Amino acid sequence: MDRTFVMVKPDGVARGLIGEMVSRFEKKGLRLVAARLEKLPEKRVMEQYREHLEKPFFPSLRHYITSGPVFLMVWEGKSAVTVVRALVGATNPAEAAPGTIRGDFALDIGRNVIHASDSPESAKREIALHFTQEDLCSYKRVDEAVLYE
Ligand code: D4T
Repeated sequence: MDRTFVMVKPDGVARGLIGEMVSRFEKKGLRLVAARLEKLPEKRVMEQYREHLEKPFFPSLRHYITSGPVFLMVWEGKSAVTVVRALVGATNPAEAAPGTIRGDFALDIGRNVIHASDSPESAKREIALHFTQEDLCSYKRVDEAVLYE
């Protein structure tokens, strides 16, 4: 089982899209193992987006990410990182395929409603950044016996 980190961004929260996004991951068969609604402290924003600190879009990204609460989640399942990235769609919503979250609910790269880890290494780092080991719940979905071969 793989784990991935997912964050509904402030625009997604403010637009009432948390339930829609959670529902898509649940229906896919993934298991929610941690979740929290909070306004991200500046320090964690810098850590989350450390590879973008020098990019020209970083100041507006930082302002947007701290403009309201985000919904942080950890999802578990077979190939969770790849599966969630596919459900989320391309970074630029204008290029995201219909049927993906960004393809269905966003227009602007600076308001792309959701973040998901792009590799198992990023997932590990981002989960540890936002959650403690005790936050991660261990349980089984009742349909797992038919979801997996
Ligand atoms: P996140 O990290 O938000 O899931 O986005 P991606 O993983 O899909 O894309 P990314 O790391 O390249 O970009 C991080 C974040 O910055 C915003 N952004 C990005 C922006 O506002 N303008 C830009 O030109 C780019 C490239 C959107 C996502």
